[in-house]
Amino acid sequence: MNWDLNAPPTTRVYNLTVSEIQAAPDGVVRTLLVFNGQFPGPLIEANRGDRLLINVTNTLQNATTVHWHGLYQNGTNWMDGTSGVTQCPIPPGKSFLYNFTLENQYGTYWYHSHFQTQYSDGLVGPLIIHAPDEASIRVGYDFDQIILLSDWYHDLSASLLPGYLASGNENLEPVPDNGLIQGTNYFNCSSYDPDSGYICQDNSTQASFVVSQNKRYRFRLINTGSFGEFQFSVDNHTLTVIEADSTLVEPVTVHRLPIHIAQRYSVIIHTNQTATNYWIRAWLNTFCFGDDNLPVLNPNVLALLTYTNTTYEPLDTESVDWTTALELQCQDLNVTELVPLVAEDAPSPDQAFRIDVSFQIHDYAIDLAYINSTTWVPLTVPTLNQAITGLHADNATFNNLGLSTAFPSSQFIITVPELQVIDLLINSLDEGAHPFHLHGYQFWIMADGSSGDFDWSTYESLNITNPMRRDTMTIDAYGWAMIRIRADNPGLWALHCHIAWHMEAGLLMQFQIRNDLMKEWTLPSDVAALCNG
Ligand SMILES: [Cu+2]
Repeated sequence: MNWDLNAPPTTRVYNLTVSEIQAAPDGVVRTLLVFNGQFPGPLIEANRGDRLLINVTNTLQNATTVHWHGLYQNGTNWMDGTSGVTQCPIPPGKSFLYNFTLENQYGTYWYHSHFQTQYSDGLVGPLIIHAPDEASIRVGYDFDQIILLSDWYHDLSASLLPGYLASGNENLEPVPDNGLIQGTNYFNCSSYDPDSGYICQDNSTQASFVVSQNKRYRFRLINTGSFGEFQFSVDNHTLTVIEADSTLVEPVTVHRLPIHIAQRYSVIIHTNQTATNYWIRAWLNTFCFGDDNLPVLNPNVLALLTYTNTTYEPLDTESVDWTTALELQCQDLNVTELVPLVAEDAPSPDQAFRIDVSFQIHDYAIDLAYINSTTWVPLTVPTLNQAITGLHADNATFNNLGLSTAFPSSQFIITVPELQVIDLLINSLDEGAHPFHLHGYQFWIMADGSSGDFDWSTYESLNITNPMRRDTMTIDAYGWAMIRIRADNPGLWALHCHIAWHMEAGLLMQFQIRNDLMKEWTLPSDVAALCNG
């Protein structure tokens, strides 16, 4: 809260060294991939209008990238950090300088590797942007606290992935072994056989958050996990939601808050209870998983809210869980509960597209994810590089509105050559829920449903008055959503399921937007050079 919201625009420099370490966030020793030797990664904090210079040094044996989740990167699409889309990954032993300004946005964001499933292994961190406008909501709280939630595996994702994509495995994702709050949790070592091969130390700890009585705390919740949705609650304390992703919303008070991976919520907690300790609960929603992973996974992930600055574990009579039922579906907070504080009406659409999302058994009995009939494979030459080359050459196939034929068949790309307002109906034919994230934009959620299909007879009468806008939403099992964007931000932008396994199975499409601006682009030489190894 000491942060100067009104500081003049400045350049802020961060260094992120990506390395491999052995660590035991929950007592189980494993290899982690981390930023600056720490898990979770360091806070990146800036004001709107600032320039960020983030020098990423890759000491891994594999390539890497860093994506700045929720940032618009307007005019700097090549800084979006998406392997195969906006850049070639940073080779082992090399550095790359991410260099961009923070325009027209502030709030709660995060950053993570966008190369294969790497972020599951620890390459995550919080990113907060402030602005003078924040002063008007700061009057509603005394302290500002970031809380990272994530599911956790006891094995490197690269060692789990082959089993997931193996012949005969029908999209049964690896189920997390634990959940973490602020990068830590207990783990019951006795749930592993002594001959399991895991080194388990019985000294792990739960996170604890020290509070003072009769204060208001803004908890910025970020789910940095790779698969599991949490339902977050604090015993004896209500949660007043004021931000979803980076959109400030009219305050809405809940007992439990579902937060799927890559989503962010800010909630206000008023410490107006008896001065003792209370449980913070982040229940890992096992209904999102193919099985319960018993006895390893304890989905009741806990941390302490302590008025007494102690590790005292409160009695059930002191710290009382809400009787509000746990949501047994893997679903977002009902979108009608979320009303943006800064009203913005959705413009009228120029075009509407539809995609069907499915998992299908492919050759060799391998189950892959499809957008219509395309399963994504990242290209060696990023689609951004290909599009710029094609536009420079006046190759007309790069300039047709709609589904692009200019790229290899592994790429599902909708081209929007000039500024238009685009609707996309995402229709899931799959039995699982999928948290979809759009890069470079916030989309309006025009309509969504948990079953059936969108009724096009309602299309002309969709509510356009200040619909919720965010960058990550869950498409329910067999559900659908109609999202709208004003396609004004030029570049190649991924729209993908954030579940690390599903993206690797191919659940990623792209928009190619504003050719009229892109054709003037030349990739910065250091970005282009990444493709030369
Ligand atoms: Cu998914």
